[in-house]
Amino acid sequence: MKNEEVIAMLEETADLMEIAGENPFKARAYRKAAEAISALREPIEELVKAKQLHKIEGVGESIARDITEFLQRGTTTRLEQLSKKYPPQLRILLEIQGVGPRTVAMLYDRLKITTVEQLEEAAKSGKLTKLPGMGEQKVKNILEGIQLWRQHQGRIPLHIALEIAERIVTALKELTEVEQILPAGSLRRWKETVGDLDILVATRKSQPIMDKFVSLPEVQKVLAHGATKSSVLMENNFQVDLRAVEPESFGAASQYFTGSKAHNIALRNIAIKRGLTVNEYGVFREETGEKIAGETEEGVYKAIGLIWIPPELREDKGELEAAMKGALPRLVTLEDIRGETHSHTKWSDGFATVEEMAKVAMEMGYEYIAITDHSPPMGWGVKPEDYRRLIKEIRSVSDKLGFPVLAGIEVDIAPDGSLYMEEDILRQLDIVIASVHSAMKMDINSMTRRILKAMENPLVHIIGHPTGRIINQRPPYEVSIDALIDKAKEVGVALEINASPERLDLNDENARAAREAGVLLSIGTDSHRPEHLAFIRFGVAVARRAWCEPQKILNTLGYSEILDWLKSKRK
Ligand code: DGT
Ligand code: CA
Ligand code: CA
Ligand code: ZN
Repeated sequence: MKNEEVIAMLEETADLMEIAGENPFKARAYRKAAEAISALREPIEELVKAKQLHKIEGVGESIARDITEFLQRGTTTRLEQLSKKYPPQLRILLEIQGVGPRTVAMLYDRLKITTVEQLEEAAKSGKLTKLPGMGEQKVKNILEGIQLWRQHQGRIPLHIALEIAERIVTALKELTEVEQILPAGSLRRWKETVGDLDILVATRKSQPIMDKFVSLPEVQKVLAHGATKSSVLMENNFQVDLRAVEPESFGAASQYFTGSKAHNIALRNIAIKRGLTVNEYGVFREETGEKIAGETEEGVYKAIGLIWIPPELREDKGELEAAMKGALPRLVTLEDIRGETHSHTKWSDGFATVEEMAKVAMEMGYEYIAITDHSPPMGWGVKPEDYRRLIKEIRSVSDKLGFPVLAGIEVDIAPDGSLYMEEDILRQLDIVIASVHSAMKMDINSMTRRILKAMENPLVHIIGHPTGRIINQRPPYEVSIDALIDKAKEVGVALEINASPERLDLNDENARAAREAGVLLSIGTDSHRPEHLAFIRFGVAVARRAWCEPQKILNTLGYSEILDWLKSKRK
């Protein structure tokens, strides 16, 4: 199946078109086609053969011609022509926050810059500031962007790693030799980004499992292929390690390879004090070498005198002390979540209707969903006169389905802290999320003041994605989280854990600080399509990494309870 290659070709074409300064609509068409193909289940080759390419949304005549040519010769005339103007390796510069296609073209035209290193050098030596439109602030932003880019090199977002892991697990489970299988490492701890995947299998016969693993279709390169350990590279050089252990050691291996390293080291130190050694094979008495645990993880922790610790807590941040006292929190679970608090529809920049979103929420067993479309000034924000109609539609869908649909909004916080929506409308709404989407480059004091002012507005229930970061793409805006937490506590506003896997905002650390201060957190998926409602699991994972019990989470409340809470703010 060549779908991935075709998608990469379309994206490369779009990037190079933008760098070359061609009509932006053309590049956008290529990106849309790439997105549509990524949703295809069947091989694109078959659609070409059956002359069905035009049935894919967004694939017009010229894109269809490119796809056909690409499948025949591995490249396209269009790409070849674009590459003559600007070398394709320039695209790497687009990954740096603050560097757009026009800048890339200028960097190449004026300074022949093609790599991140050359860009950094030019920025530091002052060469960049001599270019048109390159102020000192912009150069500073580029240097920050490079730093961020370096930090994330090679680490991929959790949701993508999870998809890869799920595919591998499904494929390997087909083998009868596999007795148990577990994706361990940072993935099992639900860390927001994953460096590499560490998968474990329990088996008595490992060779066939290793053989199948290294020949999976997604494997780009085999780094090692042994009887009990293999390593491969998938797309984007993402490494996956597979280890096979005897069932008697599966618990110890699960514990060891789940980590974190800091947790393991601290655990080993506790074991040593008790005359025990612990490794990936089991727990042993120091003196006699007798094995006293290893088959299950519970057994491993118990042998060392601890209760089992949920993987999300295993960061050596107090969980071992708590486990020794038997005093771990009862962490919130997916099943505790009783409704959705943050979702968008076609009225703003979503892709489904109010009814379609509500129906999926119903199917998920929720008791309610809040529709919270955007306000102006975003181009796609719903204008006040239309918002009145949206509220009517929400009420009528709710009646028709017999399912509570809360009328809400994600209203923009203006630079001065006021809200971009008429007060009269905000009053009619059941739930108001206030978020920053524009003018993010404020200094820390102004930004903090801006958000605090919104929190003081008695119409606001929740602050959406409080730091504005996008994982691997955009750093948080400058804001004092401590001040937001103090204010949230004071005025009883909830802070959001935005569960969209590209945001996860608040992150685990900030969410933990909020929890410790007694601030209520709302887990919202920020869904723009019905499928996005399933992102809730990523938000729950952040809450768990933040040590949250169910009562710390707003939407573990049932319908009438959350309604009471929302109304209580309006007195
Ligand atoms: P990653 O891959 O960077 O996202 O993070 P992890 O936690 O998956 O780290 P990785 O893949 O290097 O190692 C997997 C687990 O193996 C790690 O979480 C704990 C364990 N481990 C690795 N190196 C050591 C070590 O030197 N000592 C101990 N005690 N455990 C280790
Ligand atoms: Ca790992
Ligand atoms: Ca690893
Ligand atoms: Zn938002």
